[in-house]
Amino acid sequence: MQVDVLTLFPEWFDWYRDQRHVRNALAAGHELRTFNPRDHTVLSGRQVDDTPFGGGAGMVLRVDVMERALRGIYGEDPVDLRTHRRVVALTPGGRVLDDALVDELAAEPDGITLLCGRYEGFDERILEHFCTDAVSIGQYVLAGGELAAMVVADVVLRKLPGTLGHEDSAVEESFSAALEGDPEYPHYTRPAKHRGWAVPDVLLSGHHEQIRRWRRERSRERGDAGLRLDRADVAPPGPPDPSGER
Ligand code: 6GU
Repeated sequence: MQVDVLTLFPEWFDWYRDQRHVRNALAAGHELRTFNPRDHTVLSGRQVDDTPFGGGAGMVLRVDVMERALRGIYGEDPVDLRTHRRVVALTPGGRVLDDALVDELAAEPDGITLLCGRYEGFDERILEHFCTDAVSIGQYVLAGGELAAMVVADVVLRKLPGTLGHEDSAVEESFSAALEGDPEYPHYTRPAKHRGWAVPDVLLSGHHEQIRRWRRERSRERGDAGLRLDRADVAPPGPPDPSGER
């Protein structure tokens, strides 16, 4: 799998690329490449954006610059590229990322291309003519698409064989088909008791079928009710302490 990112800030990905699970993915033959549209613009001052027609705040990424960048990288008209490759624009108005979309992207035979928006975003013609998907990572606005692209790269790469230490880790995890879309069951490790807080007996019983059933039930409960930590004995969030020390 090849994950390509078009970003005005490729250096943001240097740190990410150096993380162990990413290095594992790269060692297993996957790729994470970054490209800067500024390297492809022919406008003076390496310009990539412009003021919006109709007026308003901010700057908009230019369709001609994105076309030149995609042509330069893939050697074909981006209108044709998108017929055989997922080209994903990261934008807050897009389809909200979930495990099903991640599975779709991870199943792409060749790879995916992620376009990071900045400023006010993309000229609409980029989305309309060059992209197969517009994706958001949630209902809030980031300063740019880079962190969203990193999220997409991360969730896709960790699904691929060779990325995680334990090959089963991505199969029976939160929101997976194996858990029928439910969040994961609670985990425990040593010590079996800490401050009187005991690990559920069933997990120490060695009865694999009972453990499996217990986990499936806990998982389903969390799917129904959500994992809520808002207990009465925990202080609710209040106004900030004026002392600045909480
Ligand atoms: Cl993909 N981009 C930006 N700028 N903000 C976002 C987002 C994307 N997803 C959620 N917020």
